[in-house]
Amino acid sequence: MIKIFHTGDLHLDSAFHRFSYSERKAARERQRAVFAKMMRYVADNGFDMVLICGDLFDTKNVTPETEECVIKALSSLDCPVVISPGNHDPYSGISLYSDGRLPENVCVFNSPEMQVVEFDELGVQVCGYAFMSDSYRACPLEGFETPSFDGISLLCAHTALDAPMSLYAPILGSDIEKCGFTYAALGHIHKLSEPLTLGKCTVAYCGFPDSRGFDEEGVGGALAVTIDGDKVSVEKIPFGETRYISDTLDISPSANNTALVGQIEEYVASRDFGENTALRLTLVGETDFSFSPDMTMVRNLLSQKFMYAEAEDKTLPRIDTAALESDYTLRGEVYRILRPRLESSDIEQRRIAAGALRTALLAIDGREII
Ligand SMILES: [Mn+2]
Repeated sequence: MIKIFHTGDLHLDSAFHRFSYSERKAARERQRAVFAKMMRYVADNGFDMVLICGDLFDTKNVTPETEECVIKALSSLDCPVVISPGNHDPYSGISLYSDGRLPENVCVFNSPEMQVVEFDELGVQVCGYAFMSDSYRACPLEGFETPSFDGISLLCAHTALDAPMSLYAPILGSDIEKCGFTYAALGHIHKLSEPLTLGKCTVAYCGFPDSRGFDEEGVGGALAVTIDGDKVSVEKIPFGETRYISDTLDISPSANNTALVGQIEEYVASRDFGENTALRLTLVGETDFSFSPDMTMVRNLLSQKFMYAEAEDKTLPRIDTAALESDYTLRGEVYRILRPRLESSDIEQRRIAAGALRTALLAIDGREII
């Protein structure tokens, strides 16, 4: 039986554009901490091998802190580590991959052609290739035949699976099936997904290790893969430190900004948001004509409570349609003109029409337009 730790897409040294300078530094520090934590877990839990399936680094300009962290974490392992460079960290662009500073237990694929590394003591051979630039327009497995080997054959690859037009080393599931791998460790698609079975091969993307944006919801992690004869089991181990959460809050109960502050305070307190949480909050519901949420205040309030926060107002003004229907003054007339759009199936159309009606009614009443 062998135990493999499958990770990738760490994107160390990500730009984190939406953050301020100090937040960026903290976010990169967190990424390094997640990587170091993973490697400690590998050392403490008797893994036989680590596979890193591309995009270990986000950029070719790797910082000295990150290089040091990676060298230190990988040097602390007794087991072999195989790295398959991806589109963000192509072999030719990352000096650490070729300048001899990585410890001896680390093997980095260095050719776009398929390569095979044998680990006789484990009875494992690992097949893979390297991105040499930020794209790879062919299927690396085309024409490749897995060398016959008395043991387990693995694939360690950065690839867009079953996307033949992709610029990112498009491999077809049928190619994987033909090659006779027991397990295909893949990187590139960050979304968390369940492993697939293609013929006799179990195929899995490791997913993102730590969330970097609102398109990576949930807790990131890595995969612990156990291979016992023909039996392959894959377990997700959570390592993520950062959560990006998109949520909505119905603020209909709040009649003014003071009440809204109270409602938001209560909402935050009632949810178990972790320390490093980024929140994208959309305010929804119906509000009185006299009340318009003060979004600057809402954003300031949220930014004090979260690592990062965005807020958007998608509320609709509360409209007494029955009263306006039978109103034959200018008020009712404005309503009737806007009615088709107020009843549109498109929520954005409804919002615009409701905003226009609100402004018109406040103007007709001679009230302040807020
Ligand atoms: Mn990636």
